[in-house]
Amino acid sequence: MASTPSLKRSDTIADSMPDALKQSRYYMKKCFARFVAQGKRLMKAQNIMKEVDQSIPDVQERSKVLEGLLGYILTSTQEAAVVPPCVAMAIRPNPGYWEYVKINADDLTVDGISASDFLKYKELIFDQDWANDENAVEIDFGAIDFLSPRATLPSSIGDGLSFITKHMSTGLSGFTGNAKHLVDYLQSLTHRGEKLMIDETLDTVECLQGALIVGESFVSTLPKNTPYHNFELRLKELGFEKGWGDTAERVRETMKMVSEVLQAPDPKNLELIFTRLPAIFNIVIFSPHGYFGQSDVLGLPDTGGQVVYILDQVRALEEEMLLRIKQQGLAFKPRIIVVTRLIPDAKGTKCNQEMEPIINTKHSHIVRVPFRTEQGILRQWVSRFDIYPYLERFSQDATAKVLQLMDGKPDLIIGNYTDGNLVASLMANKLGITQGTIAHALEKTKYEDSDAKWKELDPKYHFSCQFTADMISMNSTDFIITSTYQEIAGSKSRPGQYESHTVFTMPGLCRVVSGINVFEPKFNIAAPGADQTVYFPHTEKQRRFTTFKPAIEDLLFNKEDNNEHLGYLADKKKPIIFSMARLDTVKNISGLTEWYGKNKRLRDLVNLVVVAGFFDPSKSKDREEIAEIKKMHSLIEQYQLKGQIRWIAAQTDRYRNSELYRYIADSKGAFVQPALYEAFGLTVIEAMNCGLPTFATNQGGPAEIIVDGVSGFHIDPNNGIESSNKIAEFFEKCKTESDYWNKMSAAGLQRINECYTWKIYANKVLNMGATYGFWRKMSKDQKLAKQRYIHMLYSLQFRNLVKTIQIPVEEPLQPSLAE
Ligand code: UDP
Ligand code: LCN
Repeated sequence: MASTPSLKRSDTIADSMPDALKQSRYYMKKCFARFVAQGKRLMKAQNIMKEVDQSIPDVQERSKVLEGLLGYILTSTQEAAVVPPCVAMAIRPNPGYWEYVKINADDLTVDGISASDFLKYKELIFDQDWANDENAVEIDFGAIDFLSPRATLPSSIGDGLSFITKHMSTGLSGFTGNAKHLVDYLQSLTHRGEKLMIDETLDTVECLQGALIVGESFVSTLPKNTPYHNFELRLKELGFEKGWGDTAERVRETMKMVSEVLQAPDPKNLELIFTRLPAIFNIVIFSPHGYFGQSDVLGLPDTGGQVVYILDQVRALEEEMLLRIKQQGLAFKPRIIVVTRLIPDAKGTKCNQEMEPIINTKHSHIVRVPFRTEQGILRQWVSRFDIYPYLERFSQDATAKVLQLMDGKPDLIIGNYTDGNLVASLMANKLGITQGTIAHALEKTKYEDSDAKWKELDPKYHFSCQFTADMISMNSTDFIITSTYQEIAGSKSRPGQYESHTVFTMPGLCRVVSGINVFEPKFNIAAPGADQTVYFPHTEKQRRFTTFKPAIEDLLFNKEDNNEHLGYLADKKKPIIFSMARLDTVKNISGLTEWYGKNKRLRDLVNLVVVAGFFDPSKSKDREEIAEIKKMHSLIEQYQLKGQIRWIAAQTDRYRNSELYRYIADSKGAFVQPALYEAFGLTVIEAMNCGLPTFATNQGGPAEIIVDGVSGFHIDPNNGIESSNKIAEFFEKCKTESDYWNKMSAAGLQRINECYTWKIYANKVLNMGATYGFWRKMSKDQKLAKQRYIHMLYSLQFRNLVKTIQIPVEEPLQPSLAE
């Protein structure tokens, strides 16, 4: 879209739209008449533009009308609630910025309206009585939290840590009373009752400043590498405890930083201090829904990237904590506990074991706590959509278990996904501990109109519980870790996953006029990586796990169908396009199969291999998986794919999987991730790490991971013809340009090494833990006010919603099987 010449910064859309409409009055009258002609309805961006096209059939005329401000407004409109003669529009000129206007289709008058009024128009389409109820429940976190600082630039979204550090440094400036916050914080640092950094005597800014001058000049006289214990006693006499550093040089640097901040706080020094302070030794990570394990679980329903992410995250965090503890001059052991549910009917996995050390760590464990109800312990797996009735009790049991195992409170609690984030919020709030959350995937954006149509979807998905729980934990947490910018605030054209929780309505339940603000400095982007000891380039021959070669060749080429593979590849010489995912509808593996089936050009060029789910629908309990299995079988039949497709059942060994990616890279093939929507997409970075050129969905995280045409390719999951042709063109180009494949492979790897590694991640997250731990102390009054509001939402709304979910007595009756 062209620039916006006539929208000045100070103008609102409601101010400037009347003139813009006037300039194209004839066409706009036609256009708005079309909008209202079908009566009440909710229009999405694509419907709006389609109607515009039809109202102005002449292409030149249309582009003239759309050239200026009007085009900008119309293309920025995400949604329009049509209630004739009015059209209420939700316009998003920039990520995070929304305006609402109401246009009368008869005379084209424009009025600016509030978010609440826009939602009421929307509700009129779904539930008129609710829309007209003056006392309908409105949730407004903006009204309770108006004192906290907010960024204003869309480009600052997701960089909360640096924003908050700047803000804190202003808060510590001026009057020495302000800097006392830092002294109090240093006073609060302890480990198992042992004081760190400073003792009780250094309890004022002046005392600490004085001691630091003496301390710093004393350590400056020592050789730089002098170990801490050689001069510990002298520092103790001055009031200093352990934690400043392991050598004289490091202690001196830390003392200098603290002195400078006490004298005149600056964000740079403050940021550095939080990378050094001994604040985090014990971390609890929640991921209740299962199966959560280290082997034989991947690919099972609900068990995918989140598990891979957490296990890699634990390894990276432990390694970084060990390094930091050493540099702090301490000899403590860090401890990370991943708490998940214990599933007695573990179906051959280790999910019925109470405790399991985490492989490749020294001090980290998985701890499993069962779901308990009045009927006793729940034995079977339950879908993540049905999990809410167990969470409150689980959080209490888990808290008791953690306190016992850690012999005290943890320093940081991290939640994962809706269930883990809610449990983390309950525990963090109870114990007064710093909390971080990770969504992995917010379900709200995955299903169209999942908020407005919640009543229809609730029996299957219980979105009323899920969206309420998400809102509770988003607001309750001290910081939010996201994998990409798009997860928070989307792109220029599409709202982010968090952003979609800002203003929404669930008619009959609640109208959310401010659910979350994406400009809050709690948002931080810290992208995960892939374990580079497992996923490394196919060219690194000496590192390859060659023992898997025969098994992989059997997996790909053995001609007999069995319960591990189905279909065969008649021409083994062709390159392979490969995909691997759980068999969820949203992963669109069946979509890829259909694109391939329909595209003769692509079929002539390459074979298709997919790893997904399994083949017998009667063995699945997951409704989406059952439908997808059936669809895969029928597509293979319909397009006569046998001879060109290999469908492999879910694979659970990541070492072997990594060799599979590399084997496909050896065939000069490609990885394709065709999801209808993907929050992040670990398979994308695994494939790129192995050197496979990658085609991935433009809907969600992969659009940010890959720079289209540079480090891989974007494909549109809603346009199979275009996407499959794009893949075919790549392979055609590889035939004519001998180095093209290698060039794309290398560019993918470069992108990974620059932006997607666990080392970068662990550093950022530990910095967040320490910094937000301090920030919550500085802003405790605001935090308390918000917590009271959240508590009310939890007890009055969430608890009631949970009661609508049935607790299975024996094996749960799956809705899909009951239908
Ligand atoms: N995975 C696997 N076997 C399968 C399917 C997936 O090992 O049959 C792994 C895959 O390698 C990746 C994770 O599961 O590590 C999937 O993560 P992703 O982020 O792509 O999707 P999610 O399942 O979390 O939605
Ligand atoms: C959940 C998803 O759906 C994926 O997109 C992510 O990669 C995964 O979690 C890890 O965060």
